[in-house]
Amino acid sequence: MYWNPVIEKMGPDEIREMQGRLLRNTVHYAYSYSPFYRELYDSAGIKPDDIRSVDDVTKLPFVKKQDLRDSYPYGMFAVPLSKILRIHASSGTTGKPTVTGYTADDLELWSESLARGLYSAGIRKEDIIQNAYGYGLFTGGLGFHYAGEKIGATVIPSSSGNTQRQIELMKDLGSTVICCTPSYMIYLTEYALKMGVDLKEDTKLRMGVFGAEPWSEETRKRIENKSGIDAINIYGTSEISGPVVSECHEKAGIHFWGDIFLIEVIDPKTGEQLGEGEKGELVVTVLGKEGLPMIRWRTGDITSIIYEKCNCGRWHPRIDRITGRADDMFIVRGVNVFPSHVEYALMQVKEVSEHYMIILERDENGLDLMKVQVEINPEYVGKIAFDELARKVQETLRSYLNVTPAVEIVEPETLPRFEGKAKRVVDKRRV
Ligand code: ADP
Ligand code: K
Ligand code: ZN
Repeated sequence: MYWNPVIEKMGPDEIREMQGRLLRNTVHYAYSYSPFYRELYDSAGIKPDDIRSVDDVTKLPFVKKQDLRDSYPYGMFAVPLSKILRIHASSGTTGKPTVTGYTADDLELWSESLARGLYSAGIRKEDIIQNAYGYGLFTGGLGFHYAGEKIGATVIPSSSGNTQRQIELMKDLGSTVICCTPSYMIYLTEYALKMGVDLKEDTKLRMGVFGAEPWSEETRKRIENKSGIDAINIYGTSEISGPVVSECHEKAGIHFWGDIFLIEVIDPKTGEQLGEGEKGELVVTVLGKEGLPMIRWRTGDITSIIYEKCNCGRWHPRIDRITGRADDMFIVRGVNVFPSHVEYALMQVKEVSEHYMIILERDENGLDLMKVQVEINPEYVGKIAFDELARKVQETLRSYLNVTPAVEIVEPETLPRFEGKAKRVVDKRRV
């Protein structure tokens, strides 16, 4: 049941007390070894001794993506490169990729955290994990690889792409777990059907571990129904190691292990810490990261915290599903729209598929024009007229978004497919 029973069975007070101690050590360490943090805290007038408990975390300034960009590539490292064993980089979704470095202990911390998460989701050494996250600079591939091996599972490093081969491997080698982005899983399932492979009947697949991009609860249901698996949500950013925390088998939020992380949610505008259940930007402190300390890291991701005991019995804090990045949001005629809300609304209409694109343009009067293209669900081809379906989709979107986008229904398999993180928003207003 537990990978690390001593830690996993801790109560809420015990967790907070431990976090206070670890936070103090983490701040002392960063102040002593990282010129970046020393300068940051000196100019904010903070001494490491000011930090005595978890509550004192709010005294500390935030660290932002720009800080990493300004110190590119190694300026924020707290150890000489001789102690760094590995380098990774972010995917660069929002700009120039940022570089991260890991000491031996950092690699251990990362795989311990993820192994614990995957174990809590139900993955065991008997499992055969097909790891279709990209191997390379991106943290997904190697992150899952080492965590899977740590559990003792059999890892197939299939990496991303070559979909036909993925499906053959899955059948031939008896993969029980697939790891990839949710958008790639949707594509994989569809591709398998075309090859005459029903994932439910013809493979041993029982679980999927999906993350690296936002996906909705509705998408989870669709994936689970189509491929007959349990779909687990997993989270991480390269700055906090990579994919590093996941849901347990309850699938009710992602647990952040208290001995490794201290999490907060803040108002992205004011920086004020928000309470349990309030939606804002996730801020993560990694307790005891050596190579590249991360203290009050602003992830840019929007979610809320759950401190209640989980049905799995663990008290380690959870985050709710991430609805998007603060900077993902786009504005159409003054209305804020998150791509994840568009997805959520689309998934309410059974006649459309999971494949959609959002196109933002300006009309001849310079006004914003939002267009949603979505494929008709193959099962409904010939059963409903495109213009009728377009009206239905438009009505649904309008009720969820407070904007009325133009809707174009297109034939199955005409919109782009994605092997890694999906890029579904095309903003032509900026060019
Ligand atoms: P980049 O910021 O360049 O994409 P990363 O490759 O480190 O860098 O990706 C981290 C980001 O991926 C997170 O900040 C978040 O926006 C997104 N992400 C990762 N996992 C999830 C998830 N389960 N749900 C929603 N978004 C996720
Ligand atoms: K094994
Ligand atoms: Zn749980």
